[in-house]
Amino acid sequence: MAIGARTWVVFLLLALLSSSVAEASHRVFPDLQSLDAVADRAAVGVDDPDPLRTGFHFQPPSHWINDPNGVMYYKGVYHLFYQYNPKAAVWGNIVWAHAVSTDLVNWVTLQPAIYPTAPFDVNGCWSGSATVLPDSTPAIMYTGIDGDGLQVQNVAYPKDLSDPYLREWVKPDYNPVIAPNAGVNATAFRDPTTAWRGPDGLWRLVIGTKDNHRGLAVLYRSRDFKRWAPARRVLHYGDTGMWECPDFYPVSTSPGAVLGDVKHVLKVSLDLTRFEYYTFGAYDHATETYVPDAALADGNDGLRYDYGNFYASKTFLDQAKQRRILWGWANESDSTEDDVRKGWAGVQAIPRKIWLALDGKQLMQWPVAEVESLRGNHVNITDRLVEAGSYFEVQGLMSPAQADVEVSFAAMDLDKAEPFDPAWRGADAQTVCAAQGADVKGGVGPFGLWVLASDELKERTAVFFRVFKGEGDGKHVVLMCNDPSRSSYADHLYKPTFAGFIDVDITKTGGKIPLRTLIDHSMVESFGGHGRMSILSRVYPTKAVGDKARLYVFNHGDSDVKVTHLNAYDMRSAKISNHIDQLTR
Ligand code: DQQ
Repeated sequence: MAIGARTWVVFLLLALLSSSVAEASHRVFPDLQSLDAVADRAAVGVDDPDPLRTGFHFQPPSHWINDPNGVMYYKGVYHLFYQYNPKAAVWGNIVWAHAVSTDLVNWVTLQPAIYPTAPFDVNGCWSGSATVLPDSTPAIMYTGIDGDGLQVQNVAYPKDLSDPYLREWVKPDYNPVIAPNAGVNATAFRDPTTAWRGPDGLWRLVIGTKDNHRGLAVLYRSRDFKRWAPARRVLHYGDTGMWECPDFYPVSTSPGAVLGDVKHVLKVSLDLTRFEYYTFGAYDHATETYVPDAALADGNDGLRYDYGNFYASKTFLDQAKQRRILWGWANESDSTEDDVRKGWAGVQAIPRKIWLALDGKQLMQWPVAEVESLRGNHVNITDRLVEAGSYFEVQGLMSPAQADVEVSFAAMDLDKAEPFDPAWRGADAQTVCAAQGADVKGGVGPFGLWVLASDELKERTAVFFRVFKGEGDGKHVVLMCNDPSRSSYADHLYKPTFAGFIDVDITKTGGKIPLRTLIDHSMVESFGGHGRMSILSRVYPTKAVGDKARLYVFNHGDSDVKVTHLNAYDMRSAKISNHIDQLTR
């Protein structure tokens, strides 16, 4: 399956010619693409090891990656495909790279599974999904960019079903199976979902598109997975610009199962703002209608999986453990020049189990339990008071630059909470956090963790809570925030604060609020309120790297806070190699 150098040159030229059709999110950097794949970072004169590369979050050895694609489980093996540029650390020359795992933690990277070979994908193989058909055959549906730069949907099947690693894929000649009809925006028509079959035996899938300023999830139907036709009505739309990477699936309130289709979730990725939102509600096959629950905001104010740097996500049903798993792409927040110098860009977030909250108000997420197999040396702290205005270092970890920290805080005096400024009424949490960052003293909070902190604390990323008095109903407002404004001495970086309001009644929990943060060199991935809120942030410390990184607990509010429990673990690195014989089955 090796791809010849001449083929790559052809891709490159065609990609350059077609760059005018790319959306805003797909900037091509022709001058930063090499003609020969860069074998490794040393070959481009970069010192190894790179202190910002992740230890247990998936990334290939080099080059650019973006969206997770076609995630699935087949014959005892998890498959992760992802958008990949085999030639550079910038977006372009896009193929489906492929990695396999038996535990969602350790990975073997394989040759690209799907790459431009035919008129229907000659200009790129963009995002899509896998569907396991009733006879257990996996089918991949992906967007091909054809010779005219138009976006079409193609199907591919494994060449050898007896190969659990599904190394080779075949694209039938009858592709494309879905071409944009008249009236469809043919340069914004992509990212097919996993298909599902209704009681009438028809297959359905959803494709993202736009119609002027409206994003749409359009529904297509098929009897044989080969001939597809649009349904009479679109599944859903919103006044938000292009909808990329839609995902549509059933969820239930049971974290360990997806039994009893309680609700259907529709998630879309907003090309204009680069964040995602979801709704859930009722889906009726007979009428092909999806009606989100009335209580949920639909549009820019909608619920998000993650309030940080997390995009183009995709879920799959893990039949081995009867759970739904979410993957998402964490882009870089440094510059293109930094990425070229590093020789890599983009990381996959930790795979997360996802389910409907018991109160039916939102989705919950938690890192898959397998990640805990990497936990090593353990530090435990119980019932330690953090007085107002104080902080302490969590000592005993070998390397807090690669760690898993679970901590439960208890705010001791909720009466000290500041009033919620009426000026913020209707503002999003990110705006509030930008105004009330980690260094702005508060009443109850800010309290939380300083991660990737340097010895003298000049570099540090704050993950924290701040509690405000509610306005009318007396319920406190709990803000969870990630503030990277002091995360690095490098001053050219994009360092936005990320934040969300967590729907917890902190009076009922006696002031308690838990936090889990996965720290991985340049990734800070946090889960608040037992998985009600997640925030992923990319940071680039210069001093707080490797064994020089430190971990602190801080309290910059007027109320004392107690750390009721803190369990911190050094994390071993995941094994990511290209040796298939190292994968135990
Ligand atoms: N990335 C892919 C597209 C998708 C976008 C191209 C989202 O298919 O819409 O690499 O990041």
